[in-house]
Amino acid sequence: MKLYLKPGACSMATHILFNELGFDYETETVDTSAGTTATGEDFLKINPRGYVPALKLDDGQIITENPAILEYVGDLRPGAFTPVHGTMDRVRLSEMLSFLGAELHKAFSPLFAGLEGEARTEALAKLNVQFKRLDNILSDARPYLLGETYTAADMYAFVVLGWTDFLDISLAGYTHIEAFRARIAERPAVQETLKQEGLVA
Ligand SMILES: N[C@@H](CCC(=O)N[C@@H](CS)C(=O)NCC(=O)O)C(=O)O
Repeated sequence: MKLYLKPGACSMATHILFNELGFDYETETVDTSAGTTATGEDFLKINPRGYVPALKLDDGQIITENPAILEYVGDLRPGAFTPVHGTMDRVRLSEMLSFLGAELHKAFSPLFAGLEGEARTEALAKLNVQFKRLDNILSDARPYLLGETYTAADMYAFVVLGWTDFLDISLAGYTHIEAFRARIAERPAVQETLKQEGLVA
């Protein structure tokens, strides 16, 4: 399988998942502005929407969209980082992946466009609504988003929250989020992924 990624982008959630599972995989970086991959492939032929992540299976089929890719890869070892289908825990995972993708992740998007002044203040206010929601979820003495069990949703949240460093956005006061980030960052598979993407030495 090959994961098309950009260092530090949301594609890193699946990269972490591969390392947590200890599976063999390949990666290829994408220049989304140019629409080409590192080996010169036309990325729009891989994902016509032009963004990472995309996962190419060994039979050539492509999967796109973070929740779908995370669930597919996680289910290659059912129950390890994706609760098994047909359980309420699995419903909670889907619920969380939808929240992370549609609400938290998307609230960052305007800030990547380099907003300034009032527009940036408004975008930050909307982002802080999502931080508050996430902090509330974690405030119930839960180490991870679904409770006691570390799942693919935590990997996705960790990556998205990491963008606060890049964008110079403070998480001060969100004590549960800060503790959560530190907890995930300690994991060897996470550190390995950060190294592989060139984000830490
Ligand atoms: N709905 C998509 C969103 C993917 C997305 O926002 N990808 C970003 C990186 S996190 C991207 O490739 N943006 C284009 C760019 O950075 O040029 C998904 O869940 O996979």
